[in-house]
Amino acid sequence: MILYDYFRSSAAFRVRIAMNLKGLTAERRYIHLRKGDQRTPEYLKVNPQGLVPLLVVGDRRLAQSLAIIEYLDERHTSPPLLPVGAEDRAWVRSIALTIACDIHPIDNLRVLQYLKKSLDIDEPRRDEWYRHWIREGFKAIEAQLAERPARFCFGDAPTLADVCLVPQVFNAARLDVDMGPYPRIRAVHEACMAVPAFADAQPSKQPDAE
Ligand SMILES: N[C@@H](CCC(=O)N[C@@H](CS)C(=O)NCC(=O)O)C(=O)O
Repeated sequence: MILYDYFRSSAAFRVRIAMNLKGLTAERRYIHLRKGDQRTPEYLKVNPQGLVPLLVVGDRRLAQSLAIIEYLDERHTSPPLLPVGAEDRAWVRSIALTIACDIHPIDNLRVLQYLKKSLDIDEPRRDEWYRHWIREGFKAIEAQLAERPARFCFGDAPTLADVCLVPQVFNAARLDVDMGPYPRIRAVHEACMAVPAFADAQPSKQPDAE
């Protein structure tokens, strides 16, 4: 397998965690998002979406972190990243999707660049935009975690929800979001970071880290 990656990409971070949890490795190709590698004709041929991560498996190219992770979970079933019960799976996915659909896309690099270049929004207000959407999402997740308090988002083992939550907490830290109002998210994050699969996937540990 080949993983197109960037150390600071939280979507790629999700895939790195999932691969580590399952003991999988891939050849890594680094796409420098700040330098615009994702928009080069070469990379757009590989992934027309112009985003990382992308996983190449044989002659198939898989885009979108959640699709990649669910693919890996189906192919390599141990440890499972989704619970057994259908309602529980929906519960776990709802946390993952709050992050992957409702927080992350609005704070993505291309959105921030659009705010800057096309709408002339200055950096302090762009940062506040970023923090605002994290706070909105974290408020909802904090309330959801209170429904079934546990070591991880769901029970005693990491699931897709944790795989998505931890990279988003890293993004929050980078933008100095006050984590005081989210004690359950902080506790889950701490439990996850004690697991080598999470710690080893963090941005500062990646070969392309700056
Ligand atoms: N929904 C996609 C999001 C992928 C994504 O937005 N990746 C970001 C890095 S975290 C990216 O490549 N951004 C490049 C850009 O905005 O130009 C996924 O989950 O894979």
